[in-house]
Parts: sequence; C-alpha cells; structure tokens
Amino acid sequence: MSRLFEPFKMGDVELKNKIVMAPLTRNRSPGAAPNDMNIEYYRQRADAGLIITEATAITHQGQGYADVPGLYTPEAIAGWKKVTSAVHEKGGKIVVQLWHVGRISHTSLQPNGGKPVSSTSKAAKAKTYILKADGSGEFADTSEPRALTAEEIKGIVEDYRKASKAAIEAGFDGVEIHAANGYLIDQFLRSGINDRTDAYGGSIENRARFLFEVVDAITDAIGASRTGIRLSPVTPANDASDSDPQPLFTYVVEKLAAHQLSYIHVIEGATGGDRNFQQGDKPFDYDALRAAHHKAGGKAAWMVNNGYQRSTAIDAVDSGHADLVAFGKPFISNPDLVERLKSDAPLNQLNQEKLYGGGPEGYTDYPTLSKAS
Ligand code: 8OZ
Repeated sequence: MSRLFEPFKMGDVELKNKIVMAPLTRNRSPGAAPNDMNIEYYRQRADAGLIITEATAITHQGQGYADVPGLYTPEAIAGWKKVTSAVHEKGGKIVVQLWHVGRISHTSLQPNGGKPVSSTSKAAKAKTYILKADGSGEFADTSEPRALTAEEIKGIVEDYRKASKAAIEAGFDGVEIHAANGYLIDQFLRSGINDRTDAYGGSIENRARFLFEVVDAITDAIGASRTGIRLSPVTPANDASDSDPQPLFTYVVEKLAAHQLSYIHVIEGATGGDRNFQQGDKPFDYDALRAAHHKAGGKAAWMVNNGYQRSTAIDAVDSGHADLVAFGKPFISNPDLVERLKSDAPLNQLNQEKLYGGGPEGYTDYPTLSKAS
C-alpha cells in the first residue's frame, strides 16, 4: 500500500491519510453562513485526511461571488461550528480557507454598493457570479476597483487576524491563507497586476509585504502550527500574471521558512487546467521551490494540487515530490474518494452543471460505493 494512505502529522494535527479535499467554491450559503446542507456535504467527505473548506470571506468587502460563505458574523461562526463538529465526530480534520477577493468582485456584492479594493485601480479581465433581482444567478464582468491606501491595508491585515481567531472559535483545526488564483494577496504579489509605487509595489520584497503582514498577524493570533498557505505561482486565473514567477515565489517560500507554517499548498500550473502552463520564458520548477524552502530551514508540509489522479498522487508521495496531495473535483462527485482510491474503484462522474449554486443535486447526492446501484 502506498504511503498516500498512511497517516501524517502536519504541525500539531494528526491526519489519517495524506489525501486532502481541496478548497471548492460551491455558492450554496445564502446569507454568507453555512447551513444544514453545507454541514451534510462536509460530513460526507470527512474521510479525507484533511478538508480545506471552500474559500470563505474574512469580511463583507472580501466577498466576490453570490452565496459564498463568510466568517465575519455570529451566524457564520455558529454555522461553521456545526460543520467542524460533524467532521470531527467522524475523525476528520478541517481548516478554513481565509479569502479576500480584492478586485474579483462586483459593486452589487460590496458594502453600500462601493467599488471593490485592490493593489491597483485597474479592472481585472475576469468574471464573477452575481444574483439578479429575481434571485437567479448570472456571470458578470468584475467591477473597476480602487487602490488601497497603506492605512487601509493595515486594516485588512487586522481583518485577517480577527478572522483567524473566529476560525478557532468555530472549532477549525487551523486556517489556510488564500494567496492564490488572482485574489487580493496575489494582486499584490504579481507584477502584471501590482502597479504601486509605495512600499507595497515594485520589488519582490515590496510586493510580498502584504502577504507577510497577513502571515505575521495570523500566526501571532493562532500560532504558526495552525496556519497554512496556498500559492499558485503561474496560474493565469482571474487575470493574474507575472513575467518572472520563479524568483518571486522562491523569495516567498524562503521567507516563510522563518515562520514554520503547518503547510504550503502549491497549485502546479493553471488552476483546474494545464499542469504545464508557464508564465515567463521558462517552465516553473516546483521541486526547486520546495528545495528552496527546505534549504532555508522550512519544515512546512508540502501539499500539491492540480489534476492529480490515483497513480500520479501515489507517485508524488512515494517519490518525495510532496507530503500531501489535494483533490478538487474528484471530491465533489465522490464523497468516499479515499475508499475508492484505496480499492482502485471507479469514480463517479462530475455533474458540471451543478457546480455553482443550487440545492442538494450535484452536491450531497453523489453515491458512495456501498450505496451505488
Ligand atoms: C471557482 C469559482 C469561484 C471562486 C478560487 C475561490 O479559484 C476560487 C473560486 C473558484 O480560488
């Protein structure tokens, strides 16, 4: 049996296997608070070694899509408490992905209909998902943002600190900082977006400043052993680009070594797409990225994601490419994915139409092996 199926100690958290449920946006939490259907969805998937929740807004301003959950109201904390209890009752572990979308939002989703905020005042060439007056959903162009002042950035760092404390109050085993996929932290990191001339723009060190202020605030509030981070060095998602990602992300993981986070989660290639996608003139070297973290004294567990299947996940862990492998879409359509991978059973097909929004169909109604007809 591969080491993929064996337990793993991630910081202070004991995982029963090395299979992680990746964060998956599902737009099924109206009012930004988890409901009974969401509790059932996570409970069904608690055999994962670790569940990373869907991206969860740290504030109303951090919201960018209709019906995604948050972690900034008493109702949301109460809802998440039920989710974490359900997962823990089944012996699972769960962290919450802390999210600020930055410019990937729409005025209709923002407090008082205001502009979304970002490192820049340039709009992203990207779509978001909003609700029409009749309650149905539609994709819309993201709105033009306004660039944050240095003072406001400090306020958002405090919002992250507060959200991390709320996560612990809600019973999570930790948090994942969403620094990937062209959202706010990535809008500071990537040179193709960040056009600032202050201490948060220009050099790699400056572009990474916001990320490290967030890391400092969260690790100060809840401890580094309960803090993970997600990076996507080359993804073009949400209009993100950087002409030279290798030195940027090498700097990030080297500096993260001093923090001893519980894990670093790397999306290899274009999110949900081509694993060999490249930005700049060279293929990105993910093994060199991991080596740089270790060489700098970093001991964070190394989690990989993007298009992994049974055989490639087994190879990744047994060859030492990664400690943990995150699966996204296979976990949507296979609540018992761990069992299916163990026994090399066939997987249920994904219902693409039911990915975002709606009810139990395509959400909590996928059959397990024992219930398959
Ligand atoms: C799909 C749809 C909406 C948001 C990400 C949070 O890409 C997301 C997301 C994915 O990280």
